[in-house]
Amino acid sequence: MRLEAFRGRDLATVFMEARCSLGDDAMILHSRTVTDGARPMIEVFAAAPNEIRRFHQLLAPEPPAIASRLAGREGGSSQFMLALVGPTGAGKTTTAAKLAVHAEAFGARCVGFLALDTYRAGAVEQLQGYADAADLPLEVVYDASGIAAARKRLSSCDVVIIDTPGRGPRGADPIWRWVLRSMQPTETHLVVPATMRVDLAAALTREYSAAGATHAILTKLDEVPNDAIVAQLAGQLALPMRWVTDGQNIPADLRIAGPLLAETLDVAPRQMVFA
Ligand SMILES: Nc1nc2c(ncn2[C@@H]2O[C@H](COP(=O)(O)OP(=O)(O)O)[C@@H](O)[C@H]2O)c(=O)[nH]1
Ligand SMILES: [Mg+2]
Repeated sequence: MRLEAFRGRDLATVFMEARCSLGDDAMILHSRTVTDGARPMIEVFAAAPNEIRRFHQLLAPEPPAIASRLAGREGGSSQFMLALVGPTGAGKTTTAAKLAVHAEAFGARCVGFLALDTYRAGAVEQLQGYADAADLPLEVVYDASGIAAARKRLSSCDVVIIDTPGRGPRGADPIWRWVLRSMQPTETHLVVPATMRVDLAAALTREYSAAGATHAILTKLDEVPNDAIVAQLAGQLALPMRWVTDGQNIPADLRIAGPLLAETLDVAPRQMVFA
């Protein structure tokens, strides 16, 4: 989303400037007082309405897709497989644990984990701890040959959350690529920390979207002091967002993206266009 900042001595002047630049129906997303030398100034962040609409369309509401897929399961349909991909340290494993037990994710459905530990580096210990604490099954896969057996052992789960490691050695085919190729998850969520530079996040999204990522999850919203930065980043991701996270507490710090980002952006509900 293209946000522009406007500064002036009073709100009326700044609004006028925003309208001149972005059109009469420019929307003000955020305002604050800043100082320019010793003088207090008003700063607003504004965007054109079509930009806001585009952004809201990316806020995927609690999806009929999940509900209908899981409802169909009672009639023998396949389970819901959700893969988490993204850079190391983005919050994939923590988010996997939150999603597994949070009421706003899969409710009381039976959830299992599938983790990849391709270097046999004990990388799944963290997830094992969460699985043990929540009494959920976890299968660890070391290479593509182990996938079928692991999936079979998780076949009674309604939902399987696949946790992937980060990129791996430079130049190697990243693990997440073979996960997407060989497992074909129902949804693949690219996990991106809100602290990431906007240009890097945009490049990351292009790379992962091309490889099959279907959604994005913004993490660490609590570490970003400026709401406008979050808005800018969310707009750049250009993938639907259903969940965001804003803290380390499992599972409390997981939120449905739409209402939270709308509040962050200070947009009144009546101006929201997502269903
Ligand atoms: N402040 C904050 N920290 C988070 C959030 N999500 C994850 N973390 C922390 O980020 C670090 C890396 O998380 P982890 O899940 O291991 O990342 P992974 O490498 O992508 O699996 C851990 O210390 C997490 O507690 C969040 O929403 N806010
Ligand atoms: Mg991890």
